Amino acid sequence: MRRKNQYKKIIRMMATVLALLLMTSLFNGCGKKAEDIQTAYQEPDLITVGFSQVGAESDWRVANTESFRKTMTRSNGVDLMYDDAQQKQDKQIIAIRNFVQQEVDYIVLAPVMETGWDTVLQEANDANIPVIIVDRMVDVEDTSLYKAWIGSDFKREGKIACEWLNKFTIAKGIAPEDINIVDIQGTEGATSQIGRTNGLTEAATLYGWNILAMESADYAQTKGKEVVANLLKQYDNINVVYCENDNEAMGAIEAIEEAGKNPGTDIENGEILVISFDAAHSGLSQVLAGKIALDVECNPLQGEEVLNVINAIENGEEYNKYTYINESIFALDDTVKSVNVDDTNYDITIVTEDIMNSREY
Ligand code: GYE
Repeated sequence: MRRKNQYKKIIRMMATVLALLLMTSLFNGCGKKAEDIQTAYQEPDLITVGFSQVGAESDWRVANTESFRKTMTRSNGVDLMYDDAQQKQDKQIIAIRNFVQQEVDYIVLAPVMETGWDTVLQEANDANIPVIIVDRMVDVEDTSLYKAWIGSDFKREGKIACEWLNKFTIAKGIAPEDINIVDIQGTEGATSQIGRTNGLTEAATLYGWNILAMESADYAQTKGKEVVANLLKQYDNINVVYCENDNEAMGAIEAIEEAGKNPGTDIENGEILVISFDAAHSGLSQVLAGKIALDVECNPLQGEEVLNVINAIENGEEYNKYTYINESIFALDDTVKSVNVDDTNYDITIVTEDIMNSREY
């Protein structure tokens, strides 16, 4: 793989030298000096990266794309080609095939779902193009089809949210059998959906909570509102809405309020407790407003880490195959100060205006 990149580099360098020679001879006739031309001519030795992004379904996704645009820059030695697949796997497959045809140096894939990637990643592999997976995982038989994965531990996020709910409801004296949850799931088959859903179902079994319904809203706000509005008509006893991202949570809040109910934490007096994931600016402002009780961060700033991996591969240095991004947990109050998941303690941060304004997304 590296040999192919080095080979491409040599070809580019030769092309640069040829272009310089050509320009020198052309401009010499016009009375310009070769040194002037050298400074005016840009070194074209950039690493080309084809990035197949899921879409722009959420604030998280927009921040994620922005992180790649900010770090994968020409000044960092990268020429980034971006493709938005509008949440369609077949569009991602077409994008990857186009990148292969264009002979990019690297392919970065943020896969919409886990399955269905074996063939196209094999094609990239056959063309000697290293693939880096970000955000959700790919479920391929041969994991050597990708060089690295960078993202979050979604199951842990789900477990953290549920541990918080367990401690919070115990502190408020609410019996587990009185907890009636609806799960507004993310895009079906996406690792983030699978992990967050499993975190909830396992905790519900363990603690004896009721899960009234589970339905996907595709991580989108309008769909989140629609799904929650329908569920509120079907069940009059919902007291926890577990939204698998911030945009769904914002849609849920709209639906709850339009149904004449209040999002909050006073479950015994009819409020509906909303849990969310991402902790994007939009979500945290709802925590500050007291409408989202808990927001488990999912950090979208992956661009720099991917650039580090690319540079490591370029320089033949060691790098980690799997990298988990650091994340925090935000709540509206300090009823629960920390949770313990898989023998690790996680502190809960109370959201303030200052914290919100100091964040990048
Ligand atoms: O939580 C959601 C986005 O897979 C982590 O996708 C990602 C999720 C994120 O649309 O907002």
